[in-house]
Amino acid sequence: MKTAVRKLRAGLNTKLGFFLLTVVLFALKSYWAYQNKFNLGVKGSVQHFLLAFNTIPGALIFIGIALYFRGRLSYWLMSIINFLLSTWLFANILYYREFSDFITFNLIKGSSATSNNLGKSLAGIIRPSDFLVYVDVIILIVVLLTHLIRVDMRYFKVRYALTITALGFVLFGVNLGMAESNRSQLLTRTFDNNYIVKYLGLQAYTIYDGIKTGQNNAIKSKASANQLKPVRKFLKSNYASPNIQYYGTAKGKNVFIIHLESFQQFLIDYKYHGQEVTPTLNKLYHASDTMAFDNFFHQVAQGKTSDAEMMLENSLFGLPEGSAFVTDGGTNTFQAMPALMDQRGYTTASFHGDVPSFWNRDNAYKSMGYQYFFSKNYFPVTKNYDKGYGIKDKIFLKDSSYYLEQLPQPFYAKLITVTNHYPYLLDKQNKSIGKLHTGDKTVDPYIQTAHYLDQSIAELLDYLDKTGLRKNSILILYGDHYGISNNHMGAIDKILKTKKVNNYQLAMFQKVPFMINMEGLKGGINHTYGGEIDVLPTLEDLLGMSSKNYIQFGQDLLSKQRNQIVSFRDGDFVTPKYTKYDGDVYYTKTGKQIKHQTKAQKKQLDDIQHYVTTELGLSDKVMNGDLLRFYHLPGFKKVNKKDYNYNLNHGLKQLKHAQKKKKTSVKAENNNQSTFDEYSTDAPELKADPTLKFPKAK
Ligand code: GP9
Ligand code: MN
Repeated sequence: MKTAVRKLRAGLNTKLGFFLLTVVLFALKSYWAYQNKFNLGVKGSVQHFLLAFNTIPGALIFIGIALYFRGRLSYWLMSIINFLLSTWLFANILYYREFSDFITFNLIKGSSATSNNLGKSLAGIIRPSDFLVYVDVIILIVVLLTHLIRVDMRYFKVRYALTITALGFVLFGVNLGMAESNRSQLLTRTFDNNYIVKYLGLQAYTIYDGIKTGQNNAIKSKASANQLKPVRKFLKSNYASPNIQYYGTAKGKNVFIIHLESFQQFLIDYKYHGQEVTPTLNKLYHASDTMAFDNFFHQVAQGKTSDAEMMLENSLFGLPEGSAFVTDGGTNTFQAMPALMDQRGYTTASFHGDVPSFWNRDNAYKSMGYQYFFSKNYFPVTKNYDKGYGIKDKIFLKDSSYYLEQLPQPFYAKLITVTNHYPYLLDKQNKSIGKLHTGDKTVDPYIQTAHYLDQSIAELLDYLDKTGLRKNSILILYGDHYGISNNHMGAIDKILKTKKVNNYQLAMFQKVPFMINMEGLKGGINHTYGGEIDVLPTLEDLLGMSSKNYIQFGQDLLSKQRNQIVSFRDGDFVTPKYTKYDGDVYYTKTGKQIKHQTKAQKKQLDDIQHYVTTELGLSDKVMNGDLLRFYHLPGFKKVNKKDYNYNLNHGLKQLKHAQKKKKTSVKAENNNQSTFDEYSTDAPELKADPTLKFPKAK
């Protein structure tokens, strides 16, 4: 025993020994902080392993820098680097507590809104246990000063230092490989900063953020107002003027944007053993006061939900790679729908049962001018209330009504559902329909979660009817993108009853529902070809706000001047005549492939392709170059991100204040009686645990 202790001490008295001790303590402390100070959503053994493992490579590389220096200096450097890394961790802990996200370079630069109030509130949010991140630094300095561990003055060969650095990089490579196999496209799709920290650690996240920010800023600094000229020219020549029959018919109404997660058009009227999978949405689809579209396509790329949101709020495309919400959402200038509505006296709010950092919504929404973002932490925690990406739809929509009824009217409210999300997890008690039998296990429950989503919409509509909200609102419902991706060809074959699905059928499989419902609206099934990019101009015209001067790429779906060219994000397209998908060209009406194009056809196809490429390219220019900062939209007040704060306590206070100032909320109009109990749900979780504790403003 004694010899073991002696050996250990002798080991620690060498430079390598002290270095390894520093690394081990640093790794342990970081792991402790990841577990206790952040909500990284670690699930399963691989993720748990990676959370511990990812603390090591960074420590080896950074603290290892000290090994290149001699004598006492190298010991001091180890402590200083450790101190700096720990301070970065400390700062992130505080920031995370307030904003549920990590610090970014844009924030440090001060260009992002999130820096507001941080300094002021810092003192209020520190907890004594936060200082534990310095414990190892202090211990190591004390043992050195008291000579409990002696400084090894011997020369540490550069060769060895290089080996340590190389080891750090190799381990990082292993880390990255394992992370990618657990979560593919981790770095290209950039879902959530939480993911990067969970998989790769805080240091890797910081470097990654730095590189992305640098690349981004380089493009933006080269951009100029001149680049807007071709954009404006293109938009002017492709402007589709509104349909006077519909223009302004929804003026002054509340707007509901109901985001149907992963909901495809084929589900409409789809039957499972004679039973309708989505009876509520089917009924709505066929209702006489619903305008429904049966040739409406999603146009998202990797940014999926966030791309759909980008198109719906801005009529700008997402990017070919990654998510524009993440890369540009927090920093660009936008002239988005929430801001446009705000400036017309509307209250604007987005509701979502996931953490606010996902898809960088917590920052992107500020640029778009959302007054409120009711994310997961605004909702009461009940037993089994979430699944997959967030709160189950029935509970989410019911609990949303608690805030909805408090919003001064008119309002613009976006409700983002999430339960119908791959891999369609749902507990037994919520399943009330059988599953598909495609032989692809992850796809089979799709109709079960879609059925559940449909039921949740039924409950919401019932509430809107009961409270009278339905009468003075316009409802926009849309599926954001495919639920069954092209990685599941076998399952698609089973659903479409095809032998081997071809590219035409795959293109048509990208249809998602789009419906506009409003009392008195002249409805019907509209066959125009369109997509998500067109939603905003359609809504603007319905609300009577001309989009003529806006930098928006869509065309009003109700206009008679539409060109009906639907651009997919990868440059493929659908028009009433031709469909191009993955390089193959078909007649849209018949699905017959065109193998040999005539001269005339080639010309037509070239023209369409030219339009599609130009449209996507110009939208990318606007996004990458942040061109809207150069565009003065008459009558529009530029959004100042600093005016927005979605911190729970702040949001609750703001809501309280808003109701005092403007007494037009549903609750106020109901003699200040809550309508919450009028919202009936059969959510079994709420039956089992009916006490809902909504957070209170402090
Ligand atoms: C997460 C949810 C899902 O918050 O919106 O996003 P998706 O994976 O569909 O893009
Ligand atoms: Mn989605």
